[in-house]
Amino acid sequence: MSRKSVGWHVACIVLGVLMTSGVAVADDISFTDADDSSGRFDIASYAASHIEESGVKMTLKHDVVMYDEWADTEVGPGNGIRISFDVNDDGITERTLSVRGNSDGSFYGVMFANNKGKVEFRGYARVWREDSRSVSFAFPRRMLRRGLDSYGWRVSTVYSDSDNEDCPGNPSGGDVTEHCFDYGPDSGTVTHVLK
Ligand SMILES: [Ca+2]
Ligand SMILES: [Ca+2]
Repeated sequence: MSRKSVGWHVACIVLGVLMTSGVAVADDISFTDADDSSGRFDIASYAASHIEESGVKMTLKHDVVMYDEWADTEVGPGNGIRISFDVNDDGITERTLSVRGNSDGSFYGVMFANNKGKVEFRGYARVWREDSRSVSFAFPRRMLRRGLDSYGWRVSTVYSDSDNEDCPGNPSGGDVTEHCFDYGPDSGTVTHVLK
């Protein structure tokens, strides 16, 4: 079965774990995604949590886990991991957060705002890896919107590797379907409630 482009199977399971530690409270929400892409950025699960630091300050955290192990060097041209955010419940993406690699092999995240078609730099996010299948992001809530109490989000990945016959990529241009894509959820968004 071809596994290129948009995935077919929707498999979202809400685990809903409440964690308490000291003054910080985090509501963890986690979803699973089907084994529905051929690349090494085939999303297996994606999660959100938040830590309230004071009355107004809040840190948002997102984790993405793939089915397969992947190397730090696989993030780069033609290969990406991105989170899209809908901050006003209109079904449209207003923010995107993408992983970028530093020359020393470390990562950072860059957030852009799409304001009625005008794309503006919004800020940097912390990005790190807990293990060889995952990547995590943390950033202040105000980077999405000050005082936000819930938002929709969706993870997307694009992967190509000249040794992978399903997703060889198109370094010289051509058909974008030679890349492998994955989405979690497969359509629409999931909601992270910040209460
Ligand atoms: Ca998947
Ligand atoms: Ca998927």
